[in-house]
Amino acid sequence: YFNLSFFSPASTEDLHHCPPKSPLLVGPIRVNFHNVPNMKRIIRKNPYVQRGGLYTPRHCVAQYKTAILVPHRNRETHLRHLLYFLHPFLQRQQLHYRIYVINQAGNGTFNRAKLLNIGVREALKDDEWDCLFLHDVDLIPENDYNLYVCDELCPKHVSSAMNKFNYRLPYRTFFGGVTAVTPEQYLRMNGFPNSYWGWGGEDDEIANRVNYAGMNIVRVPLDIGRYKMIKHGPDEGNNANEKRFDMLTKSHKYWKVDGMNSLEYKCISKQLTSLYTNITADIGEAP
Ligand code: UD2
Ligand code: MN
Repeated sequence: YFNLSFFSPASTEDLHHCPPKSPLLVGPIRVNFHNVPNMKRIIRKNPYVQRGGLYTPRHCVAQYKTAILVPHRNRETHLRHLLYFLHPFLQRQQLHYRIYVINQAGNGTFNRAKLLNIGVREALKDDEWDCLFLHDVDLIPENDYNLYVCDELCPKHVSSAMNKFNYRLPYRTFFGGVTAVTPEQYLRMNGFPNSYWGWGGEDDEIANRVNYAGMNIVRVPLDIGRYKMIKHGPDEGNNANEKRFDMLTKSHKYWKVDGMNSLEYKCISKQLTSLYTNITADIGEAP
């Protein structure tokens, strides 16, 4: 007789898809920053995270693959807080995920948006991600019903309610903090601008691009998109970008030529550490 099950490999036979709603979710999470966890402790608490900060659910096949991209320089304690909370948070959501930290080399003026473009380009070399999360290092989600998955049709503003703005939007078109796009949406808006050096403006430009590319922004409801921002002052090398208001008036002219299609950088290193993939790039200097 014919035993057809013989033809399907054991691994796929035993594993079924993860359910639409993870049974591991807990909802609101208590977040505080009293102690800075050390890396060893975070590693011990996350034994199933693989090198490079990669995780795959062990008992079911994940429905989504999400890459988390964190622009970074000189915020080591913030990074530890983020990893401490985010790894268990994402595992409870039963996602296949990987955390990337994209570092700007040198002391030149910081460029958040360009680092995110680099993160996307590098991450897409590794896997076919369903969703890209563009994530400030100092924002910690406070509710795990806030699923780190994309909206199929629209770029999603995720950090809609932050403590620093009294858990409300600071203004109607606000698009800063944490956002989620599919690779397709990202490329359709030509990614983010490379030309915003220093603090501010790039998030508004990105919101404009979404509209220029014929898309709308969806937003996570305020009771779910709750975040605590770790208190910080201004950083060295990230002065306010004085040109931002002027640049914003011209963004509709430049978005098609300033973005992923004009991205230039030198990848200095890509290390797979225990908790994240650490990319360091030479991104050039502000003109
Ligand atoms: C707001 C937005 C942020 C961005 C920024 C303007 C919120 C919560 N976020 O953040 O998305 O639009 O304004 O650029 O409102 N960073 C470093 N090292 C540095 C400087 C910046 O790692 O020296 C990274 C880090 O991931 C940080 C992010 O860039 O979270 C944004 O910089 P910020 O935290 O200084 O700006 P903030 O809080 O005003
Ligand atoms: Mn911040």
